[in-house]
Amino acid sequence: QAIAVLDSGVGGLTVVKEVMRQLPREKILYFGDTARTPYGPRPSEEIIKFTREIVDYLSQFRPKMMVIACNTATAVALEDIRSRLSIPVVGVINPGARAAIGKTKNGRIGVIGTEGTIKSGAYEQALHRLSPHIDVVSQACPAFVPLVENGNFRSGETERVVRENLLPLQSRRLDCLILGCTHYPFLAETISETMGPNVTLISSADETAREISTILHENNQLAGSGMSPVHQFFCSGDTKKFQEIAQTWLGEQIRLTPVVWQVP
Ligand code: DGN
Repeated sequence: QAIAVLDSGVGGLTVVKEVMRQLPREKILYFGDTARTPYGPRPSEEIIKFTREIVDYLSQFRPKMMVIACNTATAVALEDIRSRLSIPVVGVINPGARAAIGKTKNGRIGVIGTEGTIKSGAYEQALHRLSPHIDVVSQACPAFVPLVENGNFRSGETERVVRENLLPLQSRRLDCLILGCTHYPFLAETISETMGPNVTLISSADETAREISTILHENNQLAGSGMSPVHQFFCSGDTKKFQEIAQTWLGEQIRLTPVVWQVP
């Protein structure tokens, strides 16, 4: 049985890479909804509807776990999906919040994400549940996801957009910045150069993979030894672009199947 992972596009591949590193024997099914990306500016009801559709698609393969590797979908649809499935459902917000609390020294944490994630207040809630006196400074960066979906990771334009969007965070004495969108690790170098050496970037990928491992271990469901698994990728939009980005990021050839949605 596989671990199913979903995102609005290529962002969840940052979680997949970490799962492959920490759990090399696990088979992964990945769905990137590239036909309908970005999810960030969409109303919550629409994001819930799209997430349900992807979950239904992936459920036909009877996975042992569902990973919502998209902060926007985690913020608005995690509880809904949990109530509909009988397998464990893992989101990316609690793991990211936990990692930041473990890292911060001065208690001043920044969060960047899509409009949907920032508007939901999900990170503030998760951080304050873990540590009530933490100062949280949030900033939506809606221009980042289109850059990543276009494979534009390092360019003059990327540097300009990143600098412009992060400007309001630079005088806030943060010591950690949560990359609260799974697309953002693709831009980590530029974000890090902009924020400077005193700010540690937190990606939820690491901690999410650890949580997946803990749950599988507790349920006695870790894959046994044997041959290396063959992962399977699905995407609803431009397959060429997805394949290019996925193979560069993961450093291996992928098996990709296009899925045709009736896109509204
Ligand atoms: N990777 C998604 C997230 O983590 O929020 C991006 C959402 C989007 O499509 N804008």
